[in-house]
Amino acid sequence: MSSPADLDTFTIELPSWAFGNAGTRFKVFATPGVPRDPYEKISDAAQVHRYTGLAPRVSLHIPWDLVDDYDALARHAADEGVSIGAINSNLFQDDDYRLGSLANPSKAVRDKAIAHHAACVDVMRATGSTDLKLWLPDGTNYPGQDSIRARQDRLADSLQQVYALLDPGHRLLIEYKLFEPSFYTMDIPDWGTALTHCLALGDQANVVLDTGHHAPSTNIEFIVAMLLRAGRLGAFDFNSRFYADDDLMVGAADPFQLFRILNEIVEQDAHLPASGVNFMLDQCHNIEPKIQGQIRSVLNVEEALAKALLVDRAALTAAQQEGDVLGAHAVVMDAYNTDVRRSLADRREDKGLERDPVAAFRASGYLDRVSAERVGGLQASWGA
Ligand code: PSV
Ligand code: MN
Ligand code: MN
Repeated sequence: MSSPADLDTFTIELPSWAFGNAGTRFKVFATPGVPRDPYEKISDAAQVHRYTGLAPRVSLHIPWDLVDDYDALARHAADEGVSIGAINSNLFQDDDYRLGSLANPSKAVRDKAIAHHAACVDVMRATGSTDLKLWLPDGTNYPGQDSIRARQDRLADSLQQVYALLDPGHRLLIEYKLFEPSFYTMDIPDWGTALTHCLALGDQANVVLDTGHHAPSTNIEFIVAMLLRAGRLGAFDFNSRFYADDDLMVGAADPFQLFRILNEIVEQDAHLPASGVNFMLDQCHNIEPKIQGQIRSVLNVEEALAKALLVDRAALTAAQQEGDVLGAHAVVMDAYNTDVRRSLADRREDKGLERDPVAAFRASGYLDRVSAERVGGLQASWGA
């Protein structure tokens, strides 16, 4: 049975790329104090954990987070009070990938993409990471450009080779996306395609659900329930969207949707660490301060989870069994409409944290200090 105390074991993983400069294809606005290397990105991420107590891991993206010595990077993370989370492969920034990576018609290009994953698994071994996260940008722009079926066959073969690289205890997390950068077909456009590949690969393969990667008005909580039922929801990439893959702060566009998603999570006890679901953020902060944006996002997820934990499950089940449509709906809405902000602040205080993490970070002087120290920070990793 879920309880508000379950918040004690809930964690959120932060993306290293949220701390670098990001933007759209129109403009990347530089931010003072932005990290100059992966070490500084981890230091910034550690600030989020320091003020929220909720974000003890940082995802890396290879080769954006290339360093000579990953043992040293993992030690730096530990010194800062965090650890290295998922290792993301990059299949979208090499000229050879014009026609795709793992599904490319050319075997030489597919082999190159597979070799990149071998390098990522080496990073996992050095950093103690257990999750290899694969977002496939492959697809086509025009009908007839390539065979949809042949691309799936090549992809299945490549994925098998990537899967074979894993150690016991490692997981391959496969992310789907409806469109972009390919506009006619994506080779993994939806959860059905991702799940089909995972089922063919084996127990170490799971699906990543990025909340920004669906058609407008898709019922995401339904997908959550189905993937959990299949035992194949490996991770979330949380963010908000108004229009496309906006990568805005989670809970900003539609806090009710975030609550509905977490309500399904709690219904199946997937908020507990034993579920293996890795709750990650995948966001870019183009115009707002980045560390504060991450703190706000983590708090938004915490707030939605706190509300989902308030749902009276016994009353809900009873109303559902009785066919009391409005009664069941009211149970869910009562939880959503509860203001949990004060109780979460109390909880923080009990744990020795500041009641208002955003205000405390702002008052800490960290940004002024790093802005003075860091000159020539990281440029944009990509557009939105
Ligand atoms: C591109 O859409 C993307 O935002 C995916 O969501 C990945 O998770 C992320 O890039 C990092 O590769
Ligand atoms: Mn993502
Ligand atoms: Mn995305």
